Amino acid sequence: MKKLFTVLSLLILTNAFAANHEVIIERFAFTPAALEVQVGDTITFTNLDRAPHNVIPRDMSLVQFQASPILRTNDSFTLEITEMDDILAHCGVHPRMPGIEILIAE
Ligand SMILES: [Cu+2]
Repeated sequence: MKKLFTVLSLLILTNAFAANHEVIIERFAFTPAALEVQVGDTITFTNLDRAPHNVIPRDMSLVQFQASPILRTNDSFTLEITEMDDILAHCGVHPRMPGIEILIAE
């Protein structure tokens, strides 16, 4: 029981420090192009272009996160960071667009 309480406390503490990071997709680029986050943080991607974009893992075989739906103008997608591995993500609609590097802080 004490152990369960400790785990719950840790979860609450983790959430208390969780941050949300904003990423803009504009002019066929992610801004910022790299950011450092912690497990438990969320990242909200917002598409400001008239063109549709999405956010997918660069290496789909890693299955680091569920691909976003297609984001139309002003659509947003929020990704929760649940794993310790750094993530390279990009737009699946325009694979030549520069991607975004998501570094997980220890
Ligand atoms: Cu795109």
